[in-house]
Amino acid sequence: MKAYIENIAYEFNEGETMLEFVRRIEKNKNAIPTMCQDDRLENFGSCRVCSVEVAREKDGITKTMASCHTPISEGLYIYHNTERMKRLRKNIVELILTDYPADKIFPSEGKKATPFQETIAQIGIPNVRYPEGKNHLDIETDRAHPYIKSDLSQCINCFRCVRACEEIQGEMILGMSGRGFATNIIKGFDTSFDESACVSCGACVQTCPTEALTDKFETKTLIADKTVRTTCTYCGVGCQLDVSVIDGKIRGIQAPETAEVNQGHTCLKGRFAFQFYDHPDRLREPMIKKNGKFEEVTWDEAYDFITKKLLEIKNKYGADSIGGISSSRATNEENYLMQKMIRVAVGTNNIDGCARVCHAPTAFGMQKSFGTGAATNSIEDLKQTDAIFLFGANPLKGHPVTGAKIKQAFMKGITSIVVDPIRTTLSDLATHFLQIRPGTNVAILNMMAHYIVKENLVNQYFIDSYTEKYLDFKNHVENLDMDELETLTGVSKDLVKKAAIAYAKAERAMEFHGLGVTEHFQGSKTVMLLSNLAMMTGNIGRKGVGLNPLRGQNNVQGSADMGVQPHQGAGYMDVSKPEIQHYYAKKYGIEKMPITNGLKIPEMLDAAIEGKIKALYIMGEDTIMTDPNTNHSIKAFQNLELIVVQELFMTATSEMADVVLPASSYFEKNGTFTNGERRVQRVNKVIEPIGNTKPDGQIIIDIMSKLGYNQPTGLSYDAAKVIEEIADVIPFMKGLSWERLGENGLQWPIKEDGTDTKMLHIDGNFKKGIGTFHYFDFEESPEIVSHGKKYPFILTTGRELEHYNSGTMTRRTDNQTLLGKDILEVHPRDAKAKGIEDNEIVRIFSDRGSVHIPIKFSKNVKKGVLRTTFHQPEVFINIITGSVGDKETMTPEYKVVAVDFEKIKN
Ligand SMILES: Nc1nc2c(c(=O)[nH]1)N[C@H]1C(S)=C(S)[C@@H](COP(=O)(O)OP(=O)(O)OC[C@H]3O[C@@H](n4cnc5c(=O)[nH]c(N)nc54)[C@H](O)[C@@H]3O)O[C@H]1N2
Ligand SMILES: Nc1nc2c(c(=O)[nH]1)N[C@H]1C(S)=C(S)[C@@H](COP(=O)(O)OP(=O)(O)OC[C@H]3O[C@@H](n4cnc5c(=O)[nH]c(N)nc54)[C@H](O)[C@@H]3O)O[C@H]1N2
Ligand code: SF4
Ligand code: FES
Ligand SMILES: [Mo]
Repeated sequence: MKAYIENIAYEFNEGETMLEFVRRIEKNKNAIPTMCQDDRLENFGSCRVCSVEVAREKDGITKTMASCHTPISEGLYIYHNTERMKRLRKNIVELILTDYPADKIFPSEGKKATPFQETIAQIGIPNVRYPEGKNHLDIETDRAHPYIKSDLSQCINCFRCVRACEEIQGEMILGMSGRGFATNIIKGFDTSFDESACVSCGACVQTCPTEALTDKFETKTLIADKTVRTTCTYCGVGCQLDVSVIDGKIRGIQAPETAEVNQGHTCLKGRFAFQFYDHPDRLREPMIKKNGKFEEVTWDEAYDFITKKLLEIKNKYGADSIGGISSSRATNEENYLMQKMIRVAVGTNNIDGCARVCHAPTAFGMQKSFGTGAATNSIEDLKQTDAIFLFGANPLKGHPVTGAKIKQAFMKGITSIVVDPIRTTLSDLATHFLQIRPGTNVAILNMMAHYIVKENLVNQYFIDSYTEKYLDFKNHVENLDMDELETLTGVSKDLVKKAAIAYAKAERAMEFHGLGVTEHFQGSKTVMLLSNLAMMTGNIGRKGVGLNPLRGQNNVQGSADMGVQPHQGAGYMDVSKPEIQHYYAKKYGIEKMPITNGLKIPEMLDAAIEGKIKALYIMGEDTIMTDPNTNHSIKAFQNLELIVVQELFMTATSEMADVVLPASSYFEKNGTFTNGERRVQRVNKVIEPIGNTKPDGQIIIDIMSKLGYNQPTGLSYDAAKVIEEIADVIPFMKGLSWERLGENGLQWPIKEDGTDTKMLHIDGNFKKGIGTFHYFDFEESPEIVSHGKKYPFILTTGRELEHYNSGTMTRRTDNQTLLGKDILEVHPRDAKAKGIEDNEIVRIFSDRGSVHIPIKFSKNVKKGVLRTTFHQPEVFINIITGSVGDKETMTPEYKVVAVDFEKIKN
């Protein structure tokens, strides 16, 4: 397959456009000027700036074609730099400039050229012969939104923003209205960004080639001292960010188009919510509480105080009276060091992390079924799948960049099944929506399996070749009473049957699940039943299938990989086995490792109340705010002799500490985060540590050293060196190194030669040899059994797009302007029955306590169900959540809380 540029022949690729062909051959992105084209968008071909002359034979008759949307084909001759084309481009730009402010043709003083200004410069400034249209100049600028602003006088009608909104984010907020000079961009029903349903992702701002759409930081035209690529600190999608720095300050963030994870896209948290980093509230100095008040101290004083007290407690009560809680917000290297400090320098396995309150059931359940607790496939598989089964996850809020991809697929009409007690944007778009009663996942999955068996839609070959114990499971589900389960779940059995058939009939089906699965009494069991569905239909080990937990925090996958678990060390090895203890002891250069499994977070808190745990060392978790049953947590904390909190902010947890250590944020350090698809990606230091803060890694090394263990990679923290140690200790990270990670990271297992892994369990080769079926009956949560009568409403708690967990970071950005409150969604009839009006503040209470919260009438919840979130300390919803947890892993059941609510009495 050959085509010509000028008169030289080159190979072209199948499906390549002329523009792509010329760019590739000439190794120059600007080989042909463009305007309406953006690599991330469907080619549109409207501006014709990219026009080229094309001939069938050498020196034959030429036609003018838009290179950006015309495919190259055999034997064509392309002439892209002819005088005719140069004139044509100049004429096009001249026409555009008649309706464009004359003072915006060149970059303003101290600003970088916009892409349009670059195009003008490339083409040559035309002599504008026609009077200015000026129509655009009358359009008011929109400054109402905290991040995004528009000045439509600079709009050149390229439609890039409209297309980005639709094609990248899957929203249809932006549109074009009017004709000729009156053509202009509208937002929603011609409102401002602020009033529209815009999700503030900023895709339009990034693609707009002029300053018609900009962000408040004017990132597009900043002349930065440097731009550093790093990985987002918020969710498990793991978006790559390009952070611009001027004078040591962060001035704006864009999304690199070369990023494999996010392809030039982000959500509003990654792109805009960075101002927390130098907020006046940032902790800047170590502090010790003296007579109930925090006083600033030197690092040495803080270290001495902590280590002296830790050793005292260890000598008096034993190492097992000390516990550590690590941070999924911190890097792999820091989590690795943290678990090492607790195990090696303190001498106990009492180390746990946020996976406990999050996806621990996923890890447990998938290990039981397949042998590995991580996502089986990659997000890019969404391009190859035929069906999406979204179970208890709302990625439009929790994992927005992946959510946008899933939404695109839904909108294109792919088979899509949503199981959720709450109606969401995605459930509205889904082909099948099962709106279940919260907590009845096991029942609904049993129903689905029942129908798949009954309709004979199982993949018997896969079952026979690669799995065990299928018959027991089959017998179990075959004999279940569908009418009974229909009543329990509240979903018609016909609907379940249709969904089951749709899933099983798809050639390739991907399952995605979230906390709607794990934060339940039967969380681990639900995960195993989801595994069963995949196995019985052969949806494992191929492209476009699998079980894909939408892991929560930026580095929750990584913190578990690094050994932040009381029963498994770095690399998931069982710490209760003597040979494993021996392995770690040798690697860490010590005599012996602790021998008994450690305590999980809820067990640590209970043990504190019983007086068995005396000290907690907490790195980057707001336990008081985010663990359930706050009064219980407070009681536990009050019983401790030492609480150390390593934080960015004075959180509810920091307030209770004896010592607060100011940690550097992810902008201020090197390291790696592992996203939800097992991809280890670099976190690159963007700025120097704020104030007197130190990276967690340095703090832990210092404390270990004072406790008598010198980190072999050196007393000065160097992430790259710690990675070498990690690669040596964790077998599936053997080939990991800082250099090898490159720009887009590596997905583990990483072989010694550096090859990584996009997919696990290929062709039924399960990690544990054979896939195992398990079977379970639905069991009502003890929360409902014990308290359901007295508190007849079921409260479920989840997330909002704008805020992140405890909100310590997002509340200190303009995201708080976008969404300033937690609200309770209530079915209007439930509220009215109590004489409560929309927007009223109510008292909501459970067996644990009560809080005040504003309500919003919503038909997204069924009668009897309430929904809220947990981001704002003004509400502090965990005061009322309970202590019931997943039977196997103790993950709290944040999603089923027996409550009642009432009008506030005056
Ligand atoms: N914007 C934002 N993004 C975040 C976070 C954040 O706080 N804010 N947090 C991050 C973290 S730590 C995590 S773990 C992830 C979580 O991301 P998700 O797993 O998506 O989290 P949730 O919104 O808590 O719950 C998911 C869904 O489960 C549904 N659900 C509740 N009960 C049930 C049930 O009984 N059965 C079923 N099938 N579904 C149920 C809820 O209605 C909700 O739609 O998000 C991460 N990303
Ligand atoms: N009601 C209810 N409660 C829930 C949930 C729910 O759905 N409903 N979800 C649960 C889930 S899934 C999770 S994961 C937890 C999350 O609970 P947390 O882990 O407590 O939540 P985050 O807000 O992510 O808090 C982490 C803290 O880390 C700090 N931090 C950030 N970066 C760094 C760093 O580099 N170093 C250090 N030392 N600190 C840092 C932040 O300032 C923040 O205070 O909440 C749980 N709580
Ligand atoms: S989707 Fe997740 S990783 Fe990406 S920018 Fe948003 S919060 Fe960050
Ligand atoms: S860039 Fe090709 S038509 Fe606009
Ligand atoms: Mo989480």
